[in-house]
Amino acid sequence: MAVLTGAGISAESGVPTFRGDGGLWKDYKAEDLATPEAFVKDPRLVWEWYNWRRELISKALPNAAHKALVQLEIRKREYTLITQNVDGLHDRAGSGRMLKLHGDIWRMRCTVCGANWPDRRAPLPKIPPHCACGGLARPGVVWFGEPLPDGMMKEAEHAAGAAEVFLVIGTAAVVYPAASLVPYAKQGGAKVIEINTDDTPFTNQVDCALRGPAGELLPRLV
Ligand code: BV8
Ligand code: ZN
Repeated sequence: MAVLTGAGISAESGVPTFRGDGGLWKDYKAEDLATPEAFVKDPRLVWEWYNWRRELISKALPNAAHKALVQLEIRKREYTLITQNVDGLHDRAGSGRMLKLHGDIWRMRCTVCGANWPDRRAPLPKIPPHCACGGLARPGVVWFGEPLPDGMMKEAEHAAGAAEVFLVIGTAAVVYPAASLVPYAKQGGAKVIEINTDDTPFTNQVDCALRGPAGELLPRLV
C-alpha cells in the first residue's frame, strides 16, 4: 500500500492549503514566494512568509486523518507514506518511514557551505537566519523550479508502482513530478482511492473518489 498526501490533509489542523482560500499570504501567491528567484531577490520577504507559516504550524495539531494513517502503517506490512507537505504533522502524528518529496519546513540549509540542520524555533529570533559559517540560511524545502532530493522520486515511483492500493489524500494533483505518481500507481495495477473535498484532474480516472474532508472519511476508511 502507498499513500500520497498533500496540503488538504493538514487543512483540518488549521494549516492553510496552497490553492485554497487561506492559501494566500498578505497579497502574495505561494507560487511567487516558493521559488529560488524570489529568495535571491528578497530573502527577508521569503523568510517572513516561512516564519509566519512556521509559527502557524507550530500551533497546529495533527488531525484524525494524520492519525488514521499511523494506524494504517501499524497494520500494513507493505506501507509507504509519500508526502508533498513540509509541515511535519505526519511526523508529529507518529508516522514512521515517509518520503518527504518537497522537504521539511523545520530544517534549514546554508546557501554558502551547504550545511543542513533542524531548527524548530517559531518565531525565529532574527530573519533572515544565518548559518554558523555566517552564510545566509534558506528553508530546507524544494521550491518551484528546483529538483526533488536525489533518488526521492525513484523510491516514490517504486512504492507507487508496487502498491495494490494507492490512497491519494488532499492534493490538487497539479504539482509535478509528485502528481505523476497517480497514473504511475494506476499503470502498476493499483486500486486508486482519492479522498478530497473537491474534484481533481484525476477524479475521473481513479477507481474510487470519496468526496469529503479527510479528517472524517479517512478514519472510517481505515
Ligand atoms: C521540478 C515546498 C524540475 C515549498 C512545494 C511551468 C513553469 C515552471 C515550472 C513548471 C511549469 N509547469 C510545471 C512545472 C514544474 C513545477 C510544477 O509542477 N508547477 C505547477 C504549479 C504547475 N514543479 C516543480 O517546479 C518541481 N520541480 O519540476 O524540477 C527540475 C528537474 C531537474 C533540475 C532542475 C529542475 C518542484 C515542485 C515542488 C514545489 N514545492 N512545496 C513550500 O511548501 O514552501 S509545492 C506545494 O504544492 C506544497 O508542497 C503542496 O503540498 C504542493 C501541492 O499542492 P497540494 O498539496 O495539492 O495542495 P493544494 O493547496 O494545491 O490543494 C489542496 C487540496 O486539498 C485540494 O485538492 C483541496 O480540494 C483538498 N482539500 C482541502 N481541504 C481538504 C482537502 N482534501 C481533503 N480534506 C480536506 N479537509
Ligand atoms: Zn554555512
